[in-house]
Amino acid sequence: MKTILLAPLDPVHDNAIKLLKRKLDEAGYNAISMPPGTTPEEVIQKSLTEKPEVILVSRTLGYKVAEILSQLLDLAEASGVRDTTRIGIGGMAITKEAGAELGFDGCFVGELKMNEVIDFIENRVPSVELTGKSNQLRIKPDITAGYTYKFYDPIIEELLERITSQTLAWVKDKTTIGIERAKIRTELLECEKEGNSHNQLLDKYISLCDPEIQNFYKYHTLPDGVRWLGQSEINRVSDLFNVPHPDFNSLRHTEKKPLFFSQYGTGCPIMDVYHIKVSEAWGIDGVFHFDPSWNAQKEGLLEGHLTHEYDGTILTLENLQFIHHFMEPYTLWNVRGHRGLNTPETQVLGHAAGADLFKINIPYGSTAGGTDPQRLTVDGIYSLMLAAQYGIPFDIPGNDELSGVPPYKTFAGILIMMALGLKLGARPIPKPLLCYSPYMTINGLMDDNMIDMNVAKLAVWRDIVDTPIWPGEPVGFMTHTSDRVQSALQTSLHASLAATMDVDAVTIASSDEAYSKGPISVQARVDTLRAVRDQLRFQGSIKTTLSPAAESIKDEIHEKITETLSIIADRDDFVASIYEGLIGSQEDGLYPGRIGAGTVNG
Ligand code: B12
Repeated sequence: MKTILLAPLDPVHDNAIKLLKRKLDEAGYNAISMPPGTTPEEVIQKSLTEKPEVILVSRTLGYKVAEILSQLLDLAEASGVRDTTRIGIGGMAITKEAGAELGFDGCFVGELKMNEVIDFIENRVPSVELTGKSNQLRIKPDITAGYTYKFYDPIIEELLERITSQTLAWVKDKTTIGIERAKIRTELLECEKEGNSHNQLLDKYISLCDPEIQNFYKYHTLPDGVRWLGQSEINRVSDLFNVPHPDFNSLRHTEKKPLFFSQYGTGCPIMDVYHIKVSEAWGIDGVFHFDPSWNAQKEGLLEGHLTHEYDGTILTLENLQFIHHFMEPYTLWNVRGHRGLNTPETQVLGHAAGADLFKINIPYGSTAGGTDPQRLTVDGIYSLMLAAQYGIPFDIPGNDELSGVPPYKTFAGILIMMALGLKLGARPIPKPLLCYSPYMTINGLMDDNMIDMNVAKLAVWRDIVDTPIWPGEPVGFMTHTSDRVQSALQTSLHASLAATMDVDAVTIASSDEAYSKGPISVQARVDTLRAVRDQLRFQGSIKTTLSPAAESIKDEIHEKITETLSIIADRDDFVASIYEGLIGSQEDGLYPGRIGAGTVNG
């Protein structure tokens, strides 16, 4: 058994030494600790008698640090202790630079990491933490694993069966130029893989695009505000980030879930890489690719490494591949394509670039998302088939609530999407949004507290179907202000509330997301990650139980979901239901989208 001598070279502060002793004893070492106020001479004396393999010293107070520590090392040299014993230093007063300059064999800064200490004692190359949080979830998790999608509510199941049968029958022989482009894109990718010429295919693709996109392919003209990324810009990122990431420091404290996601989409793929790397370093599990709204409103997608001056990063295969290249192997990647005219092609490109998750929501995309309901129903269902074919789960964000729709209507829409996906062999993930929505504000439904409503919105899913749950997108929307502390706090409270309800994943905002006057800043991103980590530390593995008020809200939502689905089933026309506002009316604040109207064939 190796002997480790622990000494606080500090007049009073020895808590770290006591902590180290316990952990080293538990790890099977013979740890001997000395009392506070120990002098360098006493440490060396003790070493001569105990003959430890390693001495670990702690210093907290910030004065006379160099003086006391160099005295210890000088004595260790002079007495011969240094020849047989390695000496490590840690504690609040120590920096990496100071430790190295003084000549310690090991220097430990920041929070105690036992894997580093044990690697030092065993004189081996630092490894990742073998137990504890660093190692958790280093394998890419499948959010849908273990869920059966069994419906507990047979009435809802039966209504969904009626709605989805009608919808799939309606869509059967229909197609759109969005679908045709997705098919051509698939063929183009195949040709490229096999090194075949694809000029004819490309011409066909171009003929199905809007004039602005056609001009890009024909005359290399770029849309307004868009430019090519320079090779030197690309190389600089490669130089910076082509190194292995040292460790994964999860946000979670005790639990294995939820996973935490945030969006990127600064407009510039290079900035995106920076954001992703910072987020990974601060413990994010997954990221979303957000594209610009104009990207979704034009027929056809561009190609190449492109950046532009607006929000959202242009969706091209090259941009996606570039961004993905720098992600850690365990970072989950969602390429969203839930709302525009390029929805099917987005799934094709996302798949080609290595996406782990898609985002498809027809009711949201064809109302708040702006796309015509007929068009998005045809494109969306084709996209669900692609998700099934690729084996990529898709999530269904309930962000229509932000327009004023009550949760039960939004949830009815999500359930229809789920049932459509399941019928087509895909794996859906519903995303009830935890927010202070206009519906709640106007009707005073969250005047007393923000807990009852939010937990009811999560708990109701457990009564309906065995499914993963992923509150998003992001949580806490409409509670955030431009005050970064307030914003990070609200996000962390919402995220942790969701965690106490055993959800599978949570999407969190950066603290300036709601009020950003330009691209989201990296600092603001760290705010929330930091706040969430501490909030999870604070609550550990405690769970929320529903108050009587929450129980009755949950039951009411459940009942009204059934009512809404029953009205839609009786209408016997899913698309008409969206046009007519059955899943969210104009009175609620939802209008049927108009982009791509009249473009469905068949
Ligand atoms: C507890 C405490 C005390 C206790 C100490 C009790 C004890 N037996 O240790 C008491 C109340 C006695 C005390 C007294 C004083 N304290 Co005091 N104290 C603290 C306090 C609140 C917590 C320190 C602590 O125990 N942390 C818990 C341990 C487990 O963690 P840690 O020390 O941060 O170490 C971690 C890592 O650094 C690492 N680590 C540490 N050492 C090592 C070593 C190795 C080898 C490794 C691998 C890792 C490692 O592991 C730990 C866990 O992650 C801090 C403020 C704070 N919040 O940190 C002030 C603080 C350290 N104290 C401070 C001061 C100034 C004093 C006094 C001088 C105040 C005074 N004017 O009287 C007196 C000391 C008087 C004297 N006689 O000299 C200052 C130091 C400022 C500075 N930069 O020098 C601090 C920062 C508070 C402040 N901001 O004023 N203090």
